[in-house]
Amino acid sequence: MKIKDLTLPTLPYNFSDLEPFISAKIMELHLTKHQNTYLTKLKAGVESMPDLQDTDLEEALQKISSLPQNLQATVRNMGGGFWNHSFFWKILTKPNTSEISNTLKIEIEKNLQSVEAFTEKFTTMSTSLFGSGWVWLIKNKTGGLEVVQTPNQDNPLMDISLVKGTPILGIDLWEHAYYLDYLSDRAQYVNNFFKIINWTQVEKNLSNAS
Ligand code: MN3
Repeated sequence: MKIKDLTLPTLPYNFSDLEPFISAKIMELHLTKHQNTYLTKLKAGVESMPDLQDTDLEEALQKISSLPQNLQATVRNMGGGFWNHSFFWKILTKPNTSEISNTLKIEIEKNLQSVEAFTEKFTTMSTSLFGSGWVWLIKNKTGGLEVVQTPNQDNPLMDISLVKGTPILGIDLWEHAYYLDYLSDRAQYVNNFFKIINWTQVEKNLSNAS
């Protein structure tokens, strides 16, 4: 969607629907404060550049290095923040209502040995990420599935990202995503994240990336 037409998304569930694993309070703040700030700052930042306002956000994320110097940080941090959160809301769902499909299981086994090995890798990458950022399951350029980390609000779609590919699944590892519920226990947050993954959406992300 064009940057100028972006609006704060509507969650596909209620704030309280991810409890007890993510509280309504966190969901509300996360959407209405954090994501809203990324959106507001993104729009304000590109106000002086009509061409960029008319650019699709995903397209802009793919050409950050060719944007005017003074807008690169805005698109990277605010545009990335907005995109990442819109993606994140969709891959979550009510606890224990979604199961990994056979198609996805086979794909994961083909690339990452087993679902268990994938879960372990994703968890280790999440707990070992220094500072704020995201861990993703991506479809990489050669068509393989890979677990990768990105700092801050970067994501693997960005031309400036060290790891590139199409996000299939991702977890927000900023403290604002879990601190109210888990304090510094990031490992427990990551563990519970697996109970609220919307596998149908993950599979959709994979087939769209193919
Ligand atoms: Mn966040």
